[in-house]
Formats: sequence, C-alpha cells, structure tokens
Amino acid sequence: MVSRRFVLKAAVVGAAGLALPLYRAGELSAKPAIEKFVRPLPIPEQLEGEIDNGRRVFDLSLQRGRHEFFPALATPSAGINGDYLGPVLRTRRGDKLRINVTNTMSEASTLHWHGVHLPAIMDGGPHQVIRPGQTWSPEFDIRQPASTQWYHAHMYHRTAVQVYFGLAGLFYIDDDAADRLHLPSEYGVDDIPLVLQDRSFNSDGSFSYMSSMRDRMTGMKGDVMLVNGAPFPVHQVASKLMRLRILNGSNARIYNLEFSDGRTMQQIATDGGLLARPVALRQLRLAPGERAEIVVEFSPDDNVVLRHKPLPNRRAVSRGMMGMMMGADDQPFEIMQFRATTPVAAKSALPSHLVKVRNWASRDAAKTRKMVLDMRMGPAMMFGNGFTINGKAMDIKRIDERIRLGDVEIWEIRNDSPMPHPFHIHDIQFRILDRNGQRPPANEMGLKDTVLVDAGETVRIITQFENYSDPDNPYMFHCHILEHEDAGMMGQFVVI
Ligand SMILES: [Cu+2]
Repeated sequence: MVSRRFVLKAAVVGAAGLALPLYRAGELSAKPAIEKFVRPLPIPEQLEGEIDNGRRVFDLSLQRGRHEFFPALATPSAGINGDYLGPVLRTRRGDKLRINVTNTMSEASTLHWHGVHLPAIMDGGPHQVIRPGQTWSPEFDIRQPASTQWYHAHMYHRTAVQVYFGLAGLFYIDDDAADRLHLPSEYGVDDIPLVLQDRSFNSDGSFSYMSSMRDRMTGMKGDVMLVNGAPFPVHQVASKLMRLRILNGSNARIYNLEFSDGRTMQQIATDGGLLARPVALRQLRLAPGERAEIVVEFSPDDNVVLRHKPLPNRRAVSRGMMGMMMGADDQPFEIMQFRATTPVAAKSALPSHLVKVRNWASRDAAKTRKMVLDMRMGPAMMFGNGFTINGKAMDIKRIDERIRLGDVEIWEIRNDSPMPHPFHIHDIQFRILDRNGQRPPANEMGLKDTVLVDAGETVRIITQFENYSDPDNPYMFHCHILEHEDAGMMGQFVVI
C-alpha cells in the first residue's frame, strides 16, 4: 500500500516533469492542485435505447455544462446528455437505429459515428450540421462485427475545440460471434471503458486551449490526464481478468501505454473488432482516434499504474529544429491506477482463437490511390490552413476522390511532414498491408479505421467500398490530430 504522503510527492514530481515543456516557469503553482489516484474512475452511463417499430432509438442532447474536474472548481464544458462526454451507446449487429440528436448549444455542431459503416448522409460529418435548437435524426443499420466505436463532434473548423470541451462518447457493437467467446463482458465490472484525454487547465478551472503557435502545429496537448473525464483516477479492480476498452480520445497526443510493473496485456481487438487471436504486448501505441481492447490479469493486492512511456525518437522527428520542437513534449507520465484488493476469479479463460478477420487480396484491388501528408510553414500556418493532403488544404466545396461502389482499393499514405499523423477514413474498415514495405506488427493485423503514419513513413492499406453510394454527399478522410484536421488535413470522397 502506497502512503498518501508518497502519492502526493510523486504527483508533484510527475506534474512538474510533464508541465516543463508546455508552460513558462512559475505558471504551475497557479494551476488547480492535482492529487493523483484519489478520484474513482467514472463509468459512463450505458444506453440500450428504446425499441420503436423494430428500430432501436436513442435520444441524445448536445449541451453546454459546467463540470467539476477539481473539487469546488466548475469548468465550462460540453457533453452529450451530461456535462462532459456522453453515454455508451450499446448496439448489436443487425440493429436498425434511429438516433435523435438535439443541439441545445448556442453554436452549430455535428455528431459523427466514427468507425461505423453507413450511408454518407447519416455519417454526421461536416455536411450534416445541426444548428442551435435543431434535432437531426439519422437512421442506419448495423452491418459490421462486434467492436468498440465512438462518436464525436465533426463541425468544419470547430471539431477540435468542440471535442476538447467534451463532445464525444463510445458506441459499442455486439454480435453473436463475440458472445460465443465468453470474453469478460459485464459492463462496468470486468469490461470497462477507458477514454484517454489530456487537457490543460487555467487556475480558475477553465480549460486552456490553443495559447501558442506550438499548439497549432503539434495539436493541443495538456498536462492533466483525464480518464472518462476524471483526472488521474483510480479504479478498484473487481475481477482477476479485466477487459479494458481503450479509446484515445485526445486531440493530438499519441500514447505508448504500459503498466508500471511491466505486466503483459493481451490485445484482443483493434478499431474494427476482434483480432484473430490475442496478441501479448508490454507496450501499446495508440494514436488519436484509435481504439484497442486489452485483457489484463490482476492478482489480490495488486497496485499498478497505467502510464505513458515515450517511444525512442524516430527518424525524421529526431532531426533538426522542427524535430526538436515536435518531440520535446514527449515526457513519461502516469495516467491512472488500478488497485485489486480481492478480485474474483474470472468466469472463463481467454480463448486462444477469437474470430476470422475480414481481409482483401491485393490482386483484387481496382486501383492504388496515393495520399501525401504534408505541412507548409509561413502564412498558411498562421491562417489556419497549413496542413495538406496531396498538396491541398480541405475545401468543403471540392470532392477530392471518386470511388466506384464495390471496388477494392489500396491507399498508399505517405507522410512527408516532420511529425506523425493518424490517418482516418470514414465509412469503412481497412487492413494494413505494410509499413515502409514491412508487415505491420501482429496487433495491427485487424480491422482498422485509423492508422498512425510516422514522419517519413509510407503505409499501405486495403479496403472495399460497398453497400452505400451517393454522388452528392461525401465522406471524409483526414488526420485525427483534430487541430490538423481543422487546419486543412482533410479531404472528401464520394462512392458512386
Ligand atoms: Cu496530423
């Protein structure tokens, strides 16, 4: 058992180490005091919807609020059906959904179903604007495997700030194939969500957002780790076998997660669903927008911290002034603590085989599409369109790519900029073919909708565009560093 005194001391050291590159000297003392590992991990409400005429119906409300991240300090925030973040929407393969989304805020917004295969007009991207006071009611069917998806605001030029203030939540899909595996699946007990977000606060408790040119370039990072909206929380582990569904819901921070005692985690799912078999890892890299489900074993009296350990400097990022600037804020820090006093035995062991994961053969690809990610300094950066795909910043009136319904395609994504970018494609799940010509690591050999492309790296993915065509309403592809997306690193495609 760690003494309170020790925890406090560790918290001060940890916070100073983290804050150094982000804040000017002397500013730290003015920020809200943070005690680590005292606030319990909140478990978001889970909604199953109401069945109406064969449809599963959810009612969501986008709202402004004030949330108490720190004792006696109210932070102006935003949420879905609450002050900050939203409920877990529980759906099942084969469901017909209707989701009524009412915008009670004073600014326009959208709600995008990240990772979900659906018609473009139901996607909740920048074209499906919900004005203040309006209700948007998309209807779509769930026709993809069990997986951990999510939803978030996707307003043109306002995505980053709206998500930063709290407009995001989880969207689970269940199916029979997953049920048969008897994985830990009791919500909030042995199957818990972890939404990881780093945030920066002012001394009055308000969010600090985009105060420097550096925030604009690297995307907004903070020195306070929130998990499900609680700063540096602690969780009392109920079972010896815990399934953690992790979403990197941060605007810009890439995590390399590990446990403080180096224990193994078994990754069982990627963005798009279960892997073929569990993959044992000691570290897990997760970029903004990505999800990973892991299963972790706990013993009685365990006390372990989930933390971020920076990866060794990578090629281009480690070079030159820009490289130094981009990499300098990557310090190790703690995220949350797990305490297991008397965890109960698991109902069943983790199976060695999970599911057959959908795949496509390269020879079936109708074409290879090239995407070059880059950034431009100078006026473009100042005016907020400094990030490009194929040399172009996003234009909501321009369709960048036209894809034939049913086609299998390879996308070759090359990163010519000095920093990594997580590349996300709406509507589909893909498989990673290779990274710089090499097979991806085993834990990336599943369905994905977001892939991190390092500085100087070329990643090839393969997918199929099926079921839904619409010549007028586009889907998006973009960098999931939300400040980059808002500053131009996004394009539009139609399936025709
Ligand atoms: Cu980016």
